Amino acid sequence: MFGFLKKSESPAGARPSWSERLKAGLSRTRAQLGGLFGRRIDEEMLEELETTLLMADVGVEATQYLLDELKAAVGRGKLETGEQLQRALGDILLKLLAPLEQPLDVSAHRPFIIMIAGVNGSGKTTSIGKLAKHFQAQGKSVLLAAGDTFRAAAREQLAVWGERNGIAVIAQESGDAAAVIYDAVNAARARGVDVVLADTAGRLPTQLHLMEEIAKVRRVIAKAEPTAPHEVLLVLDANIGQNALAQVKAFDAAIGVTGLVVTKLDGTAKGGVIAAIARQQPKPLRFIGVGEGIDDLQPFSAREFVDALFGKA
Ligand SMILES: Nc1nc2c(ncn2[C@@H]2O[C@H](COP(=O)(O)OP(=O)(O)OP(=O)(O)O)[C@@H](O)[C@H]2O)c(=O)[nH]1
Ligand SMILES: [Mg+2]
Repeated sequence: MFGFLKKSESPAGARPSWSERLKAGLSRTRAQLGGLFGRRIDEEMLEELETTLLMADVGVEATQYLLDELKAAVGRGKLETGEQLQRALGDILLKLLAPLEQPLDVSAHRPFIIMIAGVNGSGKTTSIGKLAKHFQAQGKSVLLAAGDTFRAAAREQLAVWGERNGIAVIAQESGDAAAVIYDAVNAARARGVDVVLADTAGRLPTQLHLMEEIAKVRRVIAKAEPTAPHEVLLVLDANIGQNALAQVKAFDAAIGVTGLVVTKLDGTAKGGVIAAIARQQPKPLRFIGVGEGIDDLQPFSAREFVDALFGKA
């Protein structure tokens, strides 16, 4: 239904490109930054910029870093107009975010086992559906593991994504997530599948027994395949803002996070959280999501992201 609505909204009838959707998605974050730079640089402008960055959830630490870098450039007498300041901010942000751009390469192992974790509702299962399509488009065969054995409809939700993409879903009646994923790894090996995407139940870092449970899931995967999991993806909802930092830390301690997916960048004014992550909890940002459609998750590009924030409308 959403796909249909989106299509009909577009004047040409075609679906907007990824960069258009990214730009539209980031429009609230972008709107905060816009309107600041239309005059000569003064103290007040830098103060407003500080407030704006904090409101976009860039966070205190990263905001301080960006402002220090900007002030240094102003001090060098390089910047005079607001437009130059904006461009300089874009460059500094690009330098900050570039190390996060590390696309996920699944060719090193076969099957390549990806475990997906995150708090409730962050977008794990939806992202798995989108990632399945992404890898299939690269000519890879994909298998899904229904490792969310807590939530009633979770298995069915994953089954729908499996059907949509024409791929098998390994599920069990049992309530043991580790057992399901163990089975899936073995099935993938037997069938010569390229990529396994293992769903897990949502959990909060404060639910220590559930954090221990997901650590066990990880250990059991390693029993099925000693080199696995080859990627541990933490899915973060951009709307949580600064809380993302605590989530990265807690999940990393429990399961060794190797990559991030940041979802729901559409409609949030908190897109700046990516800068906070880059400063304080840097991890490869594998994918970003800007909508519910199957193509609305794409590999992170620092340049695309900065252009979507600061580039021409
Ligand atoms: N707008 C928007 N919605 C998204 C995005 N990613 C996921 N969603 C929506 O977020 C909601 C939750 O997504 P799920 O994939 O079920 O989240 P989950 O992490 O698997 O949730 P639990 O299994 O309950 O922990 C769904 O309505 C998704 O369509 C995104 O990038 N943008
Ligand atoms: Mg789910």
